Amino acid sequence: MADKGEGVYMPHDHIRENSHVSSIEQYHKMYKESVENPEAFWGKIAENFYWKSQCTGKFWEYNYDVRQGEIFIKWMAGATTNVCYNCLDHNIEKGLGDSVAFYWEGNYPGDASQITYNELLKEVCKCANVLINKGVKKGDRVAIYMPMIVELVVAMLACARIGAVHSIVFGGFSADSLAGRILDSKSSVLITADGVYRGEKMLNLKDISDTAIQECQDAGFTVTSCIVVRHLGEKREPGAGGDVEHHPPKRPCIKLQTKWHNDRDCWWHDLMADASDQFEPVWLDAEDPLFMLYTSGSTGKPKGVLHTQAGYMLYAATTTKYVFDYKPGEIYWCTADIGWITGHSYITYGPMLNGATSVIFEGMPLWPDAGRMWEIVDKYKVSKFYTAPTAIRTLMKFGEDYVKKHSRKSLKVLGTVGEPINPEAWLWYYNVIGDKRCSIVDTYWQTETGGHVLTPLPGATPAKPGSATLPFFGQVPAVVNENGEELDGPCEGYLVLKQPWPGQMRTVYGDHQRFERTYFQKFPGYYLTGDGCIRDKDGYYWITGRTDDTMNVSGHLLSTAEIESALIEHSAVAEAAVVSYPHSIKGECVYCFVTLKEGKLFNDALVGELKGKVRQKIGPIAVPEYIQNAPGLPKTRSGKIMRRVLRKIARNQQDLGDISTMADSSVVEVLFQNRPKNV
Ligand code: 6R9
Repeated sequence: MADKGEGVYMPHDHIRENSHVSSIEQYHKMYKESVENPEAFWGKIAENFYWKSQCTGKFWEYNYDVRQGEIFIKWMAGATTNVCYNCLDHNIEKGLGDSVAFYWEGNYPGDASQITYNELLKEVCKCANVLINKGVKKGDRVAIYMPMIVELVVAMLACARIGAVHSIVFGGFSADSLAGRILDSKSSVLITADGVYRGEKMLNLKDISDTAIQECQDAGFTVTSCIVVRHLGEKREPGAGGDVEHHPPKRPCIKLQTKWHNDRDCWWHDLMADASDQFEPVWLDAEDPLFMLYTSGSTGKPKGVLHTQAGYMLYAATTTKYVFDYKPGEIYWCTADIGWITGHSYITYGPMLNGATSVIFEGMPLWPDAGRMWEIVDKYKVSKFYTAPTAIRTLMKFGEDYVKKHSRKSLKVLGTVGEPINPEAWLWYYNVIGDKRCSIVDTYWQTETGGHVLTPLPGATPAKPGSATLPFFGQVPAVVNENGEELDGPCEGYLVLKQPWPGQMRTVYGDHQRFERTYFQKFPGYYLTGDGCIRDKDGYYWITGRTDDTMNVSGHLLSTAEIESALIEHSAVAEAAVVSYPHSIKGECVYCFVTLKEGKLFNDALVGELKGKVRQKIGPIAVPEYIQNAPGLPKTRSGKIMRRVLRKIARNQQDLGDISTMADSSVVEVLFQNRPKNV
């Protein structure tokens, strides 16, 4: 519980000297103001943005206590602005029109392009006109299911420009998951692409979209328009000319497998060709919604996390500036997919609000070889780099040669996000990737928080490998015990946040009660993160993992209940229980116990089918590593599955703790005997 003692790493002078926050004293001073006088702190930051009209009421207002009535959080209510305008027009007015907003690096080395702020504004205006022509209005939801291409950013910003709420679904999710999200958000327009290659694997996004649209139709909901970006194009005979020419030589072409529905499907490039490149932004209230994004919850159904305009804008911009110590002219690269919150806040909004030049990468770290990331770093002279612990652990396995082949001398700040980083991976990132001269920023946050919560600042915070260190400006963390009592000094317990910050989610789309129940019920007066943590003697925070029924696989939160319900859909399965299991690269992986119906046989074919079921219902990220036959499951007398015991069985730990509430303890021995051979 005390200091984990992996040593302390001080910011290097060359980073400290020109940084926005260049000492821990300066951090403390700014932090104090941010939490004691949020209005002054954020008000000053707000002056850097464009407001059509100023805040009329209270600068911030909230209720965090369910006993006092409905939970609400508001920042700058009454002010009007447009986030897209601040990302584009406002930067162009400041003279950034000709600077590159994004370098796009395709899956195939050599397949690349770039777009300036001026050019991007024109594309966004065209797309805004396209959406308006499709009947999209302020407040309508637009589903986006796209690969990592510039058109994805164009689509997001076009939604923001007209006040539509984008709901981006990660391209790795299955048709069922996409359909569930379209239905929940009632998005009648879907923007997708024909397909994408990731490494050598092709994902046929249009086919998946068609299946999802059909599922929505079967459930009584009509997607009226499906706009398709031609990214891979129709296959033509060599020499036939035409469409094939827009392809760089290496990008393969595909032919769509599914039917084209003339009344519903349209090519993006056809619509864009006819659209005007002018569009006056729709001016929105500070608390109008900006986007929604689904995240796994403890119950099966994903939650549509809703973020609003002004607060999210201030928070995404400010965290980007300070946590990456971003300065004009620097090249920034976040390797996340825009389909996750990290991509929303730290590829699109945060960097653009800082007028940054960023890299968007379509491919993956190991293809064509394990040096791809460092090749890209050298190609664009990336100085601020942001990735996930799972990527670092994967690259570690391939050794240092792939790293050393590339100079990486432009690098200054190396960020991580998504899950706790083990000290070994932290040290490899620091010593090998960063050549011992970069700052590591281990950023702890959530889809719900909109931006960083606990994080070092590169020029100010002494780092400890494995700790997300100290709170960002405006964050007031506390550690509470099971009874909701705040603990002092070094301690371990539930991580809660005591005071709202501008980038906080405002509700679960369509289910405000679920928002209150999930985040504010257990400990009234606090926002519950759902993570456990340790606070050491220096006040540093160490996240210990989830305390609810979710697990973190390769930085992606998965719901045990959602995987269980996918397994139960198989006709042979009577009951299923899912727990997490440690994994050297993914951090955690999925371990399932299944009880079969009478007369059903447990064999390899069934295991294959069950994995297929999870892939179909959720997507490849949720596919179980291990599936074990469970003739009986350990349950309490009231019938609750004891996952705590199952976690021990999965790990082959015989010490089960208190099992006095277990209805039938004889099942346990059988489960220990039935553990899969490959665990
Ligand atoms: C941004 C993002 C959120 C959950 C969060 C926690 C885990 C994220 C972490 C971390 C330890 C870090 N998490 N960053 N745990 N150290 N630096 O990942 O959002 O997908 O909503 O996941 O991820 O458990 O509660 P999201």
